[in-house]
Amino acid sequence: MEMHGFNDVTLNLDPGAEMVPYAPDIDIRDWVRLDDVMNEYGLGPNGAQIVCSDMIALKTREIVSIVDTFRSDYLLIDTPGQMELFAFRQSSSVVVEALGKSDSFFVFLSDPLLSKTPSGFVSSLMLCAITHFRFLVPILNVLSKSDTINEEDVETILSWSRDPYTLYDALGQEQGTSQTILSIEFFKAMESIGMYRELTPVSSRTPFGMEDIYNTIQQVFEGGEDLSTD
Ligand SMILES: Nc1nc2c(ncn2[C@@H]2O[C@H](COP(=O)(O)OP(=O)(O)OP(=O)(O)O)[C@@H](O)[C@H]2O)c(=O)[nH]1
Ligand SMILES: [Mg+2]
Repeated sequence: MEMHGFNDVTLNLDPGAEMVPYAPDIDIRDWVRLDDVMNEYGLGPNGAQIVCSDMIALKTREIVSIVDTFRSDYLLIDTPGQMELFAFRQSSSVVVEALGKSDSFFVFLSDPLLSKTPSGFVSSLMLCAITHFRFLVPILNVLSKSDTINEEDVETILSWSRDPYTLYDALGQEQGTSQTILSIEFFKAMESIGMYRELTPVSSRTPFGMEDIYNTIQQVFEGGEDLSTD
């Protein structure tokens, strides 16, 4: 974003993040911290995350008013990694609505190790579809940390994301017939709701693929023209 001349604001929305490798402009941990909630209510990490997400919903107005003071072009939000604690909670919808659902875009991070097997790939596709289904916001499925697996594996995963027959074949080789039929049926459902799309490989180390995320967002909102920086 900065390379393109935009100013951006970063918001960490993960109350359980122990270390974030960037300095968030706004940090939910200033209001709600997972370890504090665990100690205070005697809860384990999952129960505490649920309490946290409801607490975050109650802080939404305050967060939005702080975001507004920045007057930035983009707000980049880092959400909790445990997706069921974000995607499945009604409080997350409250936050997304309050921050401006109509001009929001989701980047779904597919795990490279999960995506390396055909059934894992289909599972990841389903998680992405669930996220889309919960929020109904445009979404891009990204193969994150793609530098951690070898180039051949990246190419194989991409070929599954481009060509359904390659994926059918791979599923057939991996699983017995009955499981294959199940996976294929799931997969067809993904295809018919438009969730079977090419994966975008990305790495934050190299930083390969960031430009592709940027371009996709531009295409969704501006038909490919850069947003004006004026
Ligand atoms: N090699 C490599 N490592 C990465 C990349 N992105 C993140 N990491 C590292 O992977 C580890 C986990 O990072 P994240 O997935 O961001 O972890 P997190 O935010 O704690 O996890 P969530 O709970 O899923 O949000 C950290 O040590 C990161 O430095 C990448 O693109 N390539
Ligand atoms: Mg994280």
